[in-house]
Amino acid sequence: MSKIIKSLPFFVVFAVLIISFLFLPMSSIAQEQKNGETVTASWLVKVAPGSSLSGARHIYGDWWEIKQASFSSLILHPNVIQVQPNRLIVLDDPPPVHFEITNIVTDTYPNDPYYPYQWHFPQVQAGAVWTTTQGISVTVAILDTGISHDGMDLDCHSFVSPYNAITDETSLEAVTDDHGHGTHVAGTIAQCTNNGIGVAGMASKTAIMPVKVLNNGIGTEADLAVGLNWAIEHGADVVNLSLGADCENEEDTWPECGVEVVDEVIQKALDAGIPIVAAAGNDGKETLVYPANHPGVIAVSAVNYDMELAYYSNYRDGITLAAPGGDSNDNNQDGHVDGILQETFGYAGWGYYYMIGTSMATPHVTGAIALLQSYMPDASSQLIVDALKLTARDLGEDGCDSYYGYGLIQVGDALAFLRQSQLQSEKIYFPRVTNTYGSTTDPSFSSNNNFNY
Ligand SMILES: [Ca+2]
Ligand SMILES: [Ca+2]
Ligand SMILES: [Ca+2]
Repeated sequence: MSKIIKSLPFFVVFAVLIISFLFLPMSSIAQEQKNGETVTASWLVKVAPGSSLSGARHIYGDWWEIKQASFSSLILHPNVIQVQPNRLIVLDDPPPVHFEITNIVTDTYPNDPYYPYQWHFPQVQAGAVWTTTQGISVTVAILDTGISHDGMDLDCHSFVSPYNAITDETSLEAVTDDHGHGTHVAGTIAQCTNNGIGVAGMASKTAIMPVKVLNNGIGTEADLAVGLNWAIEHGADVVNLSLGADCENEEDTWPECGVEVVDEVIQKALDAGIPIVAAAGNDGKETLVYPANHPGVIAVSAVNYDMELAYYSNYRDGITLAAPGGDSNDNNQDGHVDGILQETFGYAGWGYYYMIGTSMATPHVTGAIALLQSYMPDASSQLIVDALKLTARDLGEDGCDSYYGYGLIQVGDALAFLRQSQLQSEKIYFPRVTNTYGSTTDPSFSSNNNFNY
């Protein structure tokens, strides 16, 4: 996206606006809202330090959001330094599939009856670590459609610092999910586990911070910036973004395909050591949505049951890690689509649904980070993320690649890596964790090793 700089001659701006209006069919207003489209007459405005903008909402730093305003009037405003369009973020995950219960198994650990249908947890070694860590004392912010807890399975949770970034309300009611997406994502991160009900989650003892930035699956980058800043200010240890804005052109990347106000808040999170995990997007193309394309953000692609890139998953240089997002085949032959199973509401009311998408892959990585943060609270986020990268299961071409990044996360191996680094640090000796794929001082840390618990 090209930036619109104040220094553009006024007559050029005026001419562009006139031409835009001439060619804007009125019917387009009623058309379906597309991901990455700019919001009509809504702008992100940077003002001179210390000044403000009447009628505008403060977003972050020197940035304000103003609606129902014309570009030409803003650019002439004496306090205004820069004006950028405010893009739409629209969810585009494939439709959910209701889980029709067939065979119930209850004599397993965990005892959640539908856990055997969650093939995606063994694929990332999740169950292997639950006797060691369940994410206690970690807060995960989930910026999404909100979270509802009218179902039976998410009942064990108390939510912390709920916030609706669109309406600036702070009650649990204000973060009610009106879509089903956020509740499903929350389940993958922290569903109540071994409670004899429904399904399991990656890090069941983490605290969930619900931050609603999407209304009916649609929000803006302004809402994302406000929500992210809230999460940072209110004690989030890790942030899940199962969302993103499409770039104007497929080949665009950061920083062109980004906005400065969100970049500034992302930098604030990185400075505070808070990892941000974001979905690569579901276009099935060589492109990354924003903010997954930001170099400081952990970008997640999706694999299916066979550990191949899912048909819908975006890919490109910049993918950090892969995680299960599933697809609608039944390659594990359990009589159900190979989706990610969680409790939420949908076309069949409250129940358990398979959903597929990079939105579903992302919370596996976020949950893994929460598990590791809980296991080693003093570890830097750099060490935690390195543990996941260096122990990931290499897929596709050798080493880090643009489809799977460092590979499919293996949280059991990552935990063993941290344990080993802890033992070595007690001997005042750190493993040389480098960015070179799989290269560590200890040969036992090569990828694809199976560690025992
Ligand atoms: Ca459960
Ligand atoms: Ca299946
Ligand atoms: Ca690879």
